[in-house]
Amino acid sequence: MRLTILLALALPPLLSFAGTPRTVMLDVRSMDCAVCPITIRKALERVPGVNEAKVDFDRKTATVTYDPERATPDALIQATTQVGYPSTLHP
Ligand SMILES: [Cu+2]
Repeated sequence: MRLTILLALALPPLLSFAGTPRTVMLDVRSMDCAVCPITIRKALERVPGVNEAKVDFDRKTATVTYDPERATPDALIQATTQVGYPSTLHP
């Protein structure tokens, strides 16, 4: 019994190879009506590696959580730009 516990502790944890999720905020200045955030959110969620996208219409920002091994901030910016909303990294 004790040996089993020691072995369990000594084994390296079985981590998945997905990267630790990262979050970035984008400024999306050109959204101007209530439908814009929906379009932007859908575009961001289509990017492979994106876990979650939240768009704040009042602040004109998008907060995106993504797997840094599958997505990049550039890919996120491209995705919003392609649907008509150029974005920049929030400073
Ligand atoms: Cu709109």
